[in-house]
Amino acid sequence: MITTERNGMATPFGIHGKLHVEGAKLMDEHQNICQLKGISTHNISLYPEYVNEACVSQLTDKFGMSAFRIAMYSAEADDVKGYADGDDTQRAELEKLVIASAEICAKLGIYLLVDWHILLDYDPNIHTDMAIQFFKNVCPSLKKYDNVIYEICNEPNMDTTWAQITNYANQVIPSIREIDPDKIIIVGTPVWSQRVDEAAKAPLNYPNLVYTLHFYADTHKEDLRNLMVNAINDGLPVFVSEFGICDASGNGPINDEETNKWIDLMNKYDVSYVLWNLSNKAETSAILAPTCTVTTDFSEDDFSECGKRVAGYLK
Ligand code: IDC
Repeated sequence: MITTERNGMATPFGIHGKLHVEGAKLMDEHQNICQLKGISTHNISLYPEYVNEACVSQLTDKFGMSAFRIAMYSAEADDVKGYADGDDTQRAELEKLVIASAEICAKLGIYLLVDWHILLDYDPNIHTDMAIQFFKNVCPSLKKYDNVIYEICNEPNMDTTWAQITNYANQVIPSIREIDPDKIIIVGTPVWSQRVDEAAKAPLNYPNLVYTLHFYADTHKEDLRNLMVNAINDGLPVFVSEFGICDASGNGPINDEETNKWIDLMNKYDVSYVLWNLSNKAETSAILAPTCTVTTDFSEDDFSECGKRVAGYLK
């Protein structure tokens, strides 16, 4: 049901199959280390149009993407409501889109990260009930897709502590696992998913978890890289479910030098990584140019400066 061969080649899922975690490593079905590389959508309430098969298929074939992340904002941002503060109609549409994206990724044989994207709702506990409702509604449909990975809180921020994240995770993880018992779950960490050291000191007590580290190369440099390496050396499985090549606003200059340092380091430690973002918004991190008006069949001119670099990152 998940494609293992396309265009005469094994797909990422064909190579790796179902994933699990051992120590600090993401492992595949054949006991080999697995490193996923991919692209994240922007907010799918704002840019649902790119979640179509032809688009994801082109990105997979052109860039060699092995994972796609669907960023579903839990709360309002950019004047658009999220899952938790929107209405039932919007919630139903978002759930449909998430399930459709799993079908698309299954057809292409790539992995899908289903991201409960907290951001302005800085503490995941603000919307625990809605998070549980979301996962309870989609997990029965996603259960059969062994290429799916759940991400339960994009970036806790402000003063949210690891203890508070733990409190949330201890409610949401069991409600997912009750329906879908052993998929990988990605857990966010304090300070916009930077403080993996906090998680390393007190990891959660479930199998098959990985912990989030996010960086934006023009803002987060050597210090954060050291923090990542130390956490890994302490045994923490780290997953970079979002990174940007510009500054933390998602805009500003591209920093190639720092980006390359990050990419080299993530490759050295087999850390999976996913680039922000698939949209044509007029911001540096968008992989499509603002002049791009299509949602599939992109030509070279449709890619932004960031988009032109993607192939190099995902190699
Ligand atoms: C940014 C988008 C931007 C949008 C903003 C608020 O790039 O267009 O206006 O969100 O919705 C993150 C977040 C991610 C941010 C990104 C860049 O996970 O949602 O996207 N970023 O600011 N963490 C660090 C940086």
